[in-house]
Amino acid sequence: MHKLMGRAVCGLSLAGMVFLTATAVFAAEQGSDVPDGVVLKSLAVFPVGVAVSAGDERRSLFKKTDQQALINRQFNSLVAANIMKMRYLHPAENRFTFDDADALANYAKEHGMILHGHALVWHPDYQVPTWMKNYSGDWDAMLNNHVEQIVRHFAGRVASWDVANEVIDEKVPAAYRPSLFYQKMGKSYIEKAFIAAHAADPAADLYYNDFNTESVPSKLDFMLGMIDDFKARQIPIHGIGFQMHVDVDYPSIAQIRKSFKAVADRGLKVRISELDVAVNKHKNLTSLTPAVAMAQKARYKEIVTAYLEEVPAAQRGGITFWGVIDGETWLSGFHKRAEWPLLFKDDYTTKPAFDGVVEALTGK
Ligand code: 9MR
Repeated sequence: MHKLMGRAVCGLSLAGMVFLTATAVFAAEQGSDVPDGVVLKSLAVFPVGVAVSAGDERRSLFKKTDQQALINRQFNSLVAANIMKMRYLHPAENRFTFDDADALANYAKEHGMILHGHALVWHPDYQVPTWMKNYSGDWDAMLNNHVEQIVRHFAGRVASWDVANEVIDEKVPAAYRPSLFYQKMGKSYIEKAFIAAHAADPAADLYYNDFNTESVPSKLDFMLGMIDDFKARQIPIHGIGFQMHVDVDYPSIAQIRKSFKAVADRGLKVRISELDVAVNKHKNLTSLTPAVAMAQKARYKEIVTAYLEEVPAAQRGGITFWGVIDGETWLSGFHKRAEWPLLFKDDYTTKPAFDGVVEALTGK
């Protein structure tokens, strides 16, 4: 057994060890490029996930099937990078399009993975269905129906949901984002979405998901205030997703730890929900140099270590990476720059970043 697996193996059953050994043998037989057949999901006692394209998307895992072997081997949790967003699932007031997401749910089940749903309520103009923007009826009833129909459809197949995404505006002082939902319903739309989701699937874990809550203290504080208010009024919320689109050198690991701990101390689950580590914020790199790759490795290691140390095991909802290979990262298009933020190169071989995650998970 590879020495990296030592710590994780200690807590494993015989069946788990047989599985690990079988996985290593399988990987070796397949000529895997992953060192010694190391399998991320086998090293963690929480879900290790990845965001995937599906349906008709250009990089859909149903079209670009070459990525499936790596995804199936390394991860035990999936999230749709796009096809479970509002516009995809609910394109007309009385029409839901579940086929693509159903196919993804089937894929997850067939491969022994859980599926995390992302996202029931999200504000961007291009994400809100046009019919919803023009809706002039009863917004409470409409939003309730939107959430309820979707969550009920996937009940038992989606383990957890991002119920509300990015509702906080981080301008100082932080405030509720003046989204369409906010304009129509005030801040009540957030708790109403949680209540509707819980009624539709009481077994699903319900998350609030946002970015920069690990870096902007006033945004973190505002979110903590929302959590405290929800808890005081028994609004069903089970966890917080820290998206963690972070830079190799920002924010400080101290601030990240403080953020995880503040949520864990409130008894909620913590997911790192969209992890990637950007390295080219200054646009001075034309390739991932060995030195930067090592800095990125250290960064991944300190983040996963912080998660393990600040979040008690029972409250770890898991870590999801926002994409498989560097070539598919959203960051390049969004920032119009080259980026290498993920664990795998475009040929599906591992980067030092992968080793950083492995080292954290194994306590090396
Ligand atoms: O990675 C996603 C990208 O492919 C989409 O074009 C974009 C808009 O739907 O959303 C990206 O994912 C976002 C996620 O849904 C919410 N948090 C920020 C992510 C990166 O922008």
